[in-house]
Amino acid sequence: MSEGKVALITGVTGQDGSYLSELLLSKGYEVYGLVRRTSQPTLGRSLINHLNSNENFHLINGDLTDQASIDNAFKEVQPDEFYNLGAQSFVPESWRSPLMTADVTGMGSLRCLEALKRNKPDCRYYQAGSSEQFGEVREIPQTEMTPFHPRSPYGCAKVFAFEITRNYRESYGLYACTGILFNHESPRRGLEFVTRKVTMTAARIAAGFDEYLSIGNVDAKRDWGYAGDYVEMQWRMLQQDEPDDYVIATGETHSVKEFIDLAFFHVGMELTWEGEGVDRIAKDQNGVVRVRTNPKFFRPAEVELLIGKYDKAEATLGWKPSITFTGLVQMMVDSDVALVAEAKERGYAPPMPPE
Ligand code: NAP
Ligand code: F7E
Repeated sequence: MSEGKVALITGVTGQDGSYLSELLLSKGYEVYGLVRRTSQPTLGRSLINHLNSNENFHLINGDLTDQASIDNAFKEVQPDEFYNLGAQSFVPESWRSPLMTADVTGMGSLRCLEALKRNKPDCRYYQAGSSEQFGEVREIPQTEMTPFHPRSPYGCAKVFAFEITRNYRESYGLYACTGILFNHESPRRGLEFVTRKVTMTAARIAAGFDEYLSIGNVDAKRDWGYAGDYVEMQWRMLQQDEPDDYVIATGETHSVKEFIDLAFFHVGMELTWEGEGVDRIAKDQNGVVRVRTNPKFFRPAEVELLIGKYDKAEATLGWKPSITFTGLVQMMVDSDVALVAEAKERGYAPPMPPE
């Protein structure tokens, strides 16, 4: 069915971009990824290194802040499907660099829609939306009908991207969809996000590289799924008769504390928590402090609770999450334990989450 189709992906070097590329290549697509110029071309591209030898996988230079580069990519590639996954996607960074975040994550979407409208209006468009659009949630669980109340410049930029995608669909009849995806994780997750930070630090502690995990608000609750499942839904959204927007979530919510407890348990440590707020600590079964809260990881405005209802995606896209919360934590811990062991064996420093 998809034989011979051409896809263009922004954000191809990220977690989702790498999984989506693999999926589309397995379906017989010709895949083009838009990449930013870097001073060291091979650095930071590790998630797609294994695809470079695939004759159907190509990289094309461009940047979401540069309209000309996106127009040129459309002209050159003439895609059947376009996936806008590129973003400044780390929420804390969006307070440090709010204008850049608005430009890349918000205006970047409009630039892509404009390029599509001018150069290939029959191309199908996927916009990476986010549960951060719900922010201070107006109802529990959140659905496609839940009003938005973003709590960060990142969330605000994603609301703009969502609205402009819907507007271009309604104004110009484009096949344009937004997937409102809740948090999705994997062994390829960036080390600054809380799940990977926890699993990598647990692996490092177990191997003797660190003594404890330094963390922020452990009471925050998220609906965490597996990224490999979620990219399949991005593709399915573009295979329907009519374009529409969908929530993709697991329907379960868990606290950061629960995630930490499970990850540490999986490397042989049973944690006991003491204290409140920024003074929280957790000790292992031998009384050694393994987790300390640090005010620098708390946010100016927090999203306390997210839990999605995916009924519409289940009915229309045939969506069901394939991996449990416990399965996800174990998958990520196992992968990081293996990475740390490999580094130790070969004598180099294992990856470390940024401070
Ligand atoms: P990610 O790992 O942070 O990847 C972001 C990608 O965007 C990278 O490839 C990055 O390229 C690229 N990018 C950043 N600035 C750019 C620019 N100016 N021009 C072109 N590309 C640029 O993100 P992810 O987790 O894969 O998420 C994919 C998308 O889904 C993002 O839009 C994110 O906001 C959204 N989302 C993610 C989640 C989640 O839980 N993962 C949930 C909801 C929505 P470099 O390698 O050059 O930095
Ligand atoms: O934080 C708390 C933090 O950075 C999750 C992005 O993919 O998903 C992601 O955004 C929670 C927050 O993800 C630390 O306060 C505690 O409540 O892993 P995160 P996020 O902010 O939910 C959405 C759907 C996206 O769209 C985004 O692109 O964990 N937390 N302590 C911490 N978070 C971090 N990063 N580091 C900590 O030390």
